[in-house]
Amino acid sequence: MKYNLLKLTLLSGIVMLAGTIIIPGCYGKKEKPTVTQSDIERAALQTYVPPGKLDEFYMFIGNGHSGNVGVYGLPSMRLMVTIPVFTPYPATGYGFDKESKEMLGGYTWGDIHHPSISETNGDYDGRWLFVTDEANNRMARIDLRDFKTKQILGPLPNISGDHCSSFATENTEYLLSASRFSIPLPKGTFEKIEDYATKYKGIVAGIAVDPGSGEMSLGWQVMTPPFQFDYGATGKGPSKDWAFWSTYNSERATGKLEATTAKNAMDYTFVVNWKAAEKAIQDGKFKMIGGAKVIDPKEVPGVAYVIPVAKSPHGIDVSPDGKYIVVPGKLAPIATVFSFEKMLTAIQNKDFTGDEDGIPVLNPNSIKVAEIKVGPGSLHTQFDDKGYAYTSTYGEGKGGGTIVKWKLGTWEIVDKLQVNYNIGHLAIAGSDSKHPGGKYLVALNKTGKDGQHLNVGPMQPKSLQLIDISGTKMRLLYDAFTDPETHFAQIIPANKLKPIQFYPKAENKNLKAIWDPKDAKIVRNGKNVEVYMTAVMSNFAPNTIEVNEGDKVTMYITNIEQDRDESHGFAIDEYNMSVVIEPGETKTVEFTAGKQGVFPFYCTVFCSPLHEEMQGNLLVKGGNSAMSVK
Ligand code: RUQ
Ligand code: CUA
Repeated sequence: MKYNLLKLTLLSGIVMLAGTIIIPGCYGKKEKPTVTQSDIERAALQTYVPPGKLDEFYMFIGNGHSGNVGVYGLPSMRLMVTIPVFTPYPATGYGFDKESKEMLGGYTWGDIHHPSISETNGDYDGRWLFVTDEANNRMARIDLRDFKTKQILGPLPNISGDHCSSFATENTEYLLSASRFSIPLPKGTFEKIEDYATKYKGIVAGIAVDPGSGEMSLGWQVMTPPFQFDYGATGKGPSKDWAFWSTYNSERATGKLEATTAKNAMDYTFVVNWKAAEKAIQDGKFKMIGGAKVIDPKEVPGVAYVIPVAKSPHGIDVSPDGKYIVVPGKLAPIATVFSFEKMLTAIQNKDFTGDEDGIPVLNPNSIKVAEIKVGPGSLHTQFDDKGYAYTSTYGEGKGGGTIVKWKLGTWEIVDKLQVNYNIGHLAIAGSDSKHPGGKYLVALNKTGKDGQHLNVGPMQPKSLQLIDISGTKMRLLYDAFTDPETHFAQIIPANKLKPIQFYPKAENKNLKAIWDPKDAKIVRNGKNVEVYMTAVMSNFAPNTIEVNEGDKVTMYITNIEQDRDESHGFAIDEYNMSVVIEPGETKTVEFTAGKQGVFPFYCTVFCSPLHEEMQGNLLVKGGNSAMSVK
């Protein structure tokens, strides 16, 4: 009863406010279709998650150069939490304690493009989320048990601009990785730019993942001509041993790339049999370059092939049954569909039309099964549970881009939806697994000349649009806004994740942890001072720390709570630090007591009514050091 009343009140609010909202209808005309009252009411009911009810899906967005991952609930599109990965984040204390500082390795940002949920037998297993850093060529693993970054691997040898990453193979044996930029190898080599075509090299790679711990390590690398790799996809089912990338710059050009890479009518799809690559490594058929095992495909036949495809392709996606590879051409108004089976036949028959640095060029006419006329600027494709594919086209200027829905097998276009922004990626739950969902699609948009939000100055927010794909026609439901650059997302049914609510004490293996305020102590060893501290509602023990100027102080702070949402923070005035210790956790904080004075410290997380009382003092006594400030 109460819920119905609330729903009605809220709904009437939305309807009144929504009087001016324009929801685009179908068939991509650049005009704003009218929206009926019932469209608005239905959209409001479909997206409204009342207090006490939970969202159906988690969505993890790689937030580009923000260097973090945003976690949203669907269908409400509410941002729930931010997971810092490559960028320090004082809100969760990330990058301030010793452990996370060391993991960041001195870098203060990263450029996250493509998150990938780990898979078992081709389906999301909900164990880990992997993300890539294009700027500093790293990979990171987030544990979905506690939504925390646990490992950062890299900078990876030989790879520059790790953009088309981190797609997981069917059992997360490998994560794909590749170079957007080609350089002379190993890193640190100088070659003239005039020699780009011959002396600069690209790399495609598989980062190995330990099946038990998720720990990443260097796997195999394959050296390639200096193409630009744009996107990757792993096979599944029949194609599970294969990896696919889209590449442009078959011209091997430099200079003004927007012109020089657009000369050839065809570029390449790059194909690697990763089982063959794995075997080549086992058989010692590799060279060590920059500390990585690199296969030269010219010397190891059967590892790599290329398939010509029109023109400067951008995305590449494999259908859920593993049978088709869809490659939209950024500069061609079509999405080319290749048959995996026909590709194998072409390889068997040596149906080649030439080679690129010894890599066989497969005859595309023997492999291509369809060209979908999706329109210019086509980028990425996602799949649903009913055999449909959805391809995004960026669009231009006002009016934004389009989502084109088409049928696998018959190749007919069945619907088009104009979005109000220039769309890049789109995401459907499990699209890159064997069993996609069929309820929602999220458009992850780039620019919005005609954007539908309050003006916030020249730098506009990035937008997400939730689209209902349960029926034949796509229906726009909701706009949400996010941090730049909202790049690509993974969506997983909420019931597939079981995050913990606190760290069980039994799991805390930190030898410096103490669990009773009575055990709190300060241990001095020359100029090194160790502080063993507990944090609990609402005090620190010890709460007075007296040291000498110049002392090197190491604090081990254990949050001894074993309850939901009882995190504590630790900040010292004017020490530029924000540490957060979650229940059951021990964090290490290191600093040098630089100058004399009294420096209050306090808990930054509002943890109880007596949160303000959770404080203490660092007393730094001068006079016995040359650094003394009087
Ligand atoms: S890929 S927006 Cu280069 Cu993520 Cu397409
Ligand atoms: Cu602990 Cu505030």
